[in-house]
Amino acid sequence: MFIKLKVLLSTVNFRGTSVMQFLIRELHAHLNGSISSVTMKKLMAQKPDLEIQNEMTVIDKGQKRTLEECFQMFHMIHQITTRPEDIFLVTKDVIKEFAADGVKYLELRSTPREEKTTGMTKRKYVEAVLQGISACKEEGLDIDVRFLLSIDRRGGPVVAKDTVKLAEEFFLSHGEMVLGLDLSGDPTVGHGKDFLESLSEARQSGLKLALHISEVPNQEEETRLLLGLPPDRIGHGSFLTSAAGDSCELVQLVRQHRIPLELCLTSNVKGQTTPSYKQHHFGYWYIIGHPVVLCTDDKGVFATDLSEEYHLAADTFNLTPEQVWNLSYESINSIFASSSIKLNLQAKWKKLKPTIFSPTVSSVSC
Ligand code: 6MZ
Repeated sequence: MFIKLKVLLSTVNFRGTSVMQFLIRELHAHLNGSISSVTMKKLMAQKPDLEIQNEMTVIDKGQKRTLEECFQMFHMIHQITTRPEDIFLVTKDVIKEFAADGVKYLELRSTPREEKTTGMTKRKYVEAVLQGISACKEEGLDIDVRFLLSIDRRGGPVVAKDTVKLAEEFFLSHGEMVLGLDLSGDPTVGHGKDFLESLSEARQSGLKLALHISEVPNQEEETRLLLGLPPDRIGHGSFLTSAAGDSCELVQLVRQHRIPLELCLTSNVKGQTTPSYKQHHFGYWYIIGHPVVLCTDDKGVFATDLSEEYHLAADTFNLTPEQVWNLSYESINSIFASSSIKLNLQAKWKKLKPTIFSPTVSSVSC
């Protein structure tokens, strides 16, 4: 049987000299931070009383905010997505937008939330996300989507324990759709030690761990504890490489375990945890050959998409099309889905490579 597979995923001008198309995947995307302006308008039309303007939920090109202001934006967005039907709608829209950007494999993450005003429970929240994923599958979208439940640091150890229980439950009932946990939220709130017990329990149950680590400076003690688990992937890790104190030992730990880093260039520049694209820690890890995965973080809030992140990395770090291809191909090793899914994706990438490097061909049969 032949399936027509669209390969024209993204046309990129690399320093104006060549054009290539490549396949991409996204491993660090927070659902509520990924809502586009178009979807936001749909939601706002249903809730005019809220009087939330576009600029309150998006940081446009050239603008920056403090990380604290970014978290205020998430709080604002949470006031708009209060019902299971909102969560279902945003899940579907976010997946469709990633698919339209050429993303073939997506690990979406979100914090289960209860809303007393609408009767939304955390279980209903997760169900709505999974229904959104299933609906996209039924529509035949060419994107494989998995889900990670997020633990918001603000909730502390008790909420974390509940989230792990919920994740274990959905892990058992939803086969390969629910793969793991994310530890995120305002990095200046709480301490990683409060989550160690829950996270190791999750690990023992077979859930994968993607943990935000060293997103802000001076978190060496927490970082050492979390790395001891060890996590399966690290979100940001922006200050692992800072010259201060013990960080060299922390870098060694990450390197020894070859823990992949999820790196989000626009997010870090707009959220001001990195002074510029050129100074982004992508450069450090890429040069030493450590596994790195380019991601969007919050494509809605930071007004970006995954193609844009690849453009930025290629332009800033002078990557050749072959290097960009390898970056994308190698990151398949870091996905949380089973080895058979990895093998399938690797085969797909290899099969498409010759076509993708030819600027004239835009589709292939397989
Ligand atoms: C840490 C972040 C984040 O879960 O409601 N989140 N946590 N660092 C970041 N860097 C900017 N960006 C997003 O999506 C929004 C939530 O994701 C986490 C925060 O907990 C935020 O409230 P969900 O779908």
